[in-house]
Amino acid sequence: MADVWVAPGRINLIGEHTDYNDGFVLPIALPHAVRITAARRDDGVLRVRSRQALGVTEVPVADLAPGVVTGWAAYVAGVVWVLREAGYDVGGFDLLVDGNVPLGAGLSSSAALECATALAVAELSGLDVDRFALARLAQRAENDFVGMPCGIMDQSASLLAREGHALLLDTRTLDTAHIPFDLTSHGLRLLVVDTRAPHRLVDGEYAARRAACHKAAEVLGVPALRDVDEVPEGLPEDLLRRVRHVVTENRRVLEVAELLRAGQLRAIGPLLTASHLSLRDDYEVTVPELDVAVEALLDAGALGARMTGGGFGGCVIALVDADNAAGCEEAVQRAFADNDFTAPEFFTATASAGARAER
Ligand code: GAF
Repeated sequence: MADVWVAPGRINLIGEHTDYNDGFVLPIALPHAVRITAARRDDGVLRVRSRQALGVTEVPVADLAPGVVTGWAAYVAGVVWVLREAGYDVGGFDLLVDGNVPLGAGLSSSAALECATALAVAELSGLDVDRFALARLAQRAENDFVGMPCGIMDQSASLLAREGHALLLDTRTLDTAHIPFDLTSHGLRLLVVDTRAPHRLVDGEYAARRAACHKAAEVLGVPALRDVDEVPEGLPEDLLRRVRHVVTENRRVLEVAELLRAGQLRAIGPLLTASHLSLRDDYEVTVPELDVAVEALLDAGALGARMTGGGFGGCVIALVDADNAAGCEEAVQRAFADNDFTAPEFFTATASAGARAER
């Protein structure tokens, strides 16, 4: 039996703020991951530690309830809680968390933590629960135990992604397609810029966007904005802009997926940039660091660039010619220095494997 479970962070190629509108997303898993060493205990106590943080959380699983555990350990405890709420026979565990997903950078370190926990606990408890169900449960842990009203993209990316592939996910049906995503053979790279911009107002703003979308769907008489094909007329301007982002973003995801399937990788660049502009102007979830990075990358010859994740800080991705990656990095460094922003960090993203046990 394995005793280490690994779950990756993600970047989203395209399909932002579509997952809570029953729409489409296209993430890849990162090589950066959370690793959990786990063992069952027979006293019904959940004991959680991390190599990256001080302190120990110890709580009887029978006492778990929203609010009982706070901070990073809530993502772990929430998964144990949600499995028990769903009726699974889950007892105590010793869990030691380790990992290298940058924290607070919008690369889904929290979903990685949830998914590594979910796999470890499910396997050690002998539960018969597939990865789609685990993704839903991990999302519910974050929604109902942690209190963050996220969609299902990050948990799905962590649990379902495959090495060398992007994951096209229909968040309504959880239908998936694994689309080959090999930039190297095309002389390309996916450059990630961690802007290190502090997250501002994240939770409240995210919830506000989600609420606006639900209100718009109600006004338009559809179950979700996924069901809107054309940008409607007659909505108040603020709602109209949110709807326009979601409708056009869903289209862009499907176009990017088609181009990838056709091997036309360079051609996805303008769609990535269009996504950023829509997130900046219509969805209003960018901050100056994200916009400055995108502009510098495009000026330096990137084929396309956009913020990735929820926004309000975090990372930008850029599709670049491999031999222009260094030039793009320098351009962002210069632009950040000119604007007195914190120095950014860079890495190249490769489509990596989803969550797994290590034997
Ligand atoms: C965050 C959320 F967790 C995801 O569910 C998704 O909505 C994303 O923001 C925006 O696309 O990562």
